[in-house]
Amino acid sequence: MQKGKSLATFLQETTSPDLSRMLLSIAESTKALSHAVRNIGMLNLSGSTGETNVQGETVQKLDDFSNNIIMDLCKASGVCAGYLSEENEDMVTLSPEGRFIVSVDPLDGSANIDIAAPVGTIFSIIPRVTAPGPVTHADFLQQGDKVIAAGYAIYGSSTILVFSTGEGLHMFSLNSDDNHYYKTHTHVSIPSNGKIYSLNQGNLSKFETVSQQFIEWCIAHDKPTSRPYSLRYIGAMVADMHRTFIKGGVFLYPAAIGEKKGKLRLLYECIPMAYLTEQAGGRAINGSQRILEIMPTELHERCAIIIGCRDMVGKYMEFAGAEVNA
Ligand code: AHM
Ligand code: MG
Repeated sequence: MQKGKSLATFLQETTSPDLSRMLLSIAESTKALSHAVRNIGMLNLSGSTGETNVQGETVQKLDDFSNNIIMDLCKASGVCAGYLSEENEDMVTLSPEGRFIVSVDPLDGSANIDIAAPVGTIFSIIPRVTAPGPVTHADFLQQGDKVIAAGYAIYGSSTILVFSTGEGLHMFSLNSDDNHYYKTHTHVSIPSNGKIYSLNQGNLSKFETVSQQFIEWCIAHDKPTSRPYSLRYIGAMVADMHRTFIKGGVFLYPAAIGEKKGKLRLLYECIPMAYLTEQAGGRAINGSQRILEIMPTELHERCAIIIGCRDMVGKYMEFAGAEVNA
């Protein structure tokens, strides 16, 4: 690997000491998770805990382990006031004087663990809006436009940390020789168009008409636009989005009949990925609204998402007939 700047040096040069400390703590936790994912068999971390989380999903041992590691390191940073995770029913106050609120999906795509396929961690950081003391719902229920940093780590054939602090998208790779992150790409831009669409197509008959029409368009033959497009679906948003950032395309988890808000969670999946996508020049909508303009009303709220290349999301908007400010 061609080594660029270390993460610590890069953050020191580009962000405030507090935000740098917050991001370095999260980055440190992703190193521990990367090690755990790669050594799951040896660490007795495969299988489920036998419990279900607030979403009604089976908790994998690695979900629980990941959540504890990230929460402990966020607390140790001393700057994280409040923490929300897919694995905790409620928000947690960590440092009552802290400036930051962190929302996390500790191990996205956990159904991939048992088959050694990619998984990852997704996070966003917003400023605390209430006075020092226990955090409240108002601290977490803020529009995505308030995000000051967001990112993900992907534990795939290599471990890569991708983040933005509002000035473009940066990618750092974990060097297994010294266990430090080094810069590999900065100011990554998502191609304006692509040839890949990504969704759980088995659900097609349940999706709203506009999504069905869009998929029909993706698979129609049309030489000038290189259609039909290829379908790629890893089943972990973090991995499907990582491919989208590098190769272009569009990722969808749209609304379905009876499930108007789709499946993915607004605060710790859709908002961070929407923020990163816009930082890379792409677009993210829920079908009728720009994701970063949605005002969350619940901690574990779900949100339909259509995200990726500008032109492909634009095409979806044409089918939706939506005037979206995106
Ligand atoms: P998780 O965070 O509990 O692992 O679940 C979220 C995952 C996403 O990463 C992925 O895009 C989606 O669920 C896959 O859902 P489906 O199996 O319905 O295609
Ligand atoms: Mg997830």
